[in-house]
Amino acid sequence: MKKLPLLSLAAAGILSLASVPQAMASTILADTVIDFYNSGAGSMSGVYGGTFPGSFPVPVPLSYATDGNATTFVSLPTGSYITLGFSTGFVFDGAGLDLFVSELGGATETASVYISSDFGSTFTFLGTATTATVSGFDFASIGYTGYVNAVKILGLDASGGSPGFDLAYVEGLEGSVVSSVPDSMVTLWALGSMFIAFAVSKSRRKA
Ligand SMILES: [Ca+2]
Ligand SMILES: [Ca+2]
Repeated sequence: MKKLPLLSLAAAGILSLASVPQAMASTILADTVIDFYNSGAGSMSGVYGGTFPGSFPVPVPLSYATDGNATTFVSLPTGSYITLGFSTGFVFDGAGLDLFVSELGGATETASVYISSDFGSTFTFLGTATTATVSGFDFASIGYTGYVNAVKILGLDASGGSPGFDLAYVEGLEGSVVSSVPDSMVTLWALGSMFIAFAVSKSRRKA
């Protein structure tokens, strides 16, 4: 009976090891606010946005741009900007598109997108995000090879029911956990953890 907790711990440990390489080729969310500037060009004095579909414009927290929720947004009217960071790593130039910026609504609203490798001290212009879609950007299109740890979204107009670019979220290709562990090792870990899980369940049935 005393062996059970040990086996369970071993299985949990191996499973967590195996989960690290599996995180490759995924995306990470821009989940922190580094900077925000309110130009005052919008329809409300404070930070506003809303939910779509839902109510807008209403006062909202800046976390509506970092929550990963595709239906909550922060509006960025002309000249307003928000700089977001990635607490779990950085974004890099992988195959194809690397950075994704989501805008909600149907009016013609655009924003300039800038990237930074020094947490927002200096920026490089990447491109223009468009309306009612997830705009994808390829760092290779501007020859950018740095590790991106901050993204700035600058509103270019005050269009729409909630004036300005309605930013729902920013995410990018995860570059932080690219592992050199070969696939065969991952397979071994997976097989080992399956075996231990089986052994644990078998001894549980006996008990
Ligand atoms: Ca790319
Ligand atoms: Ca959101």
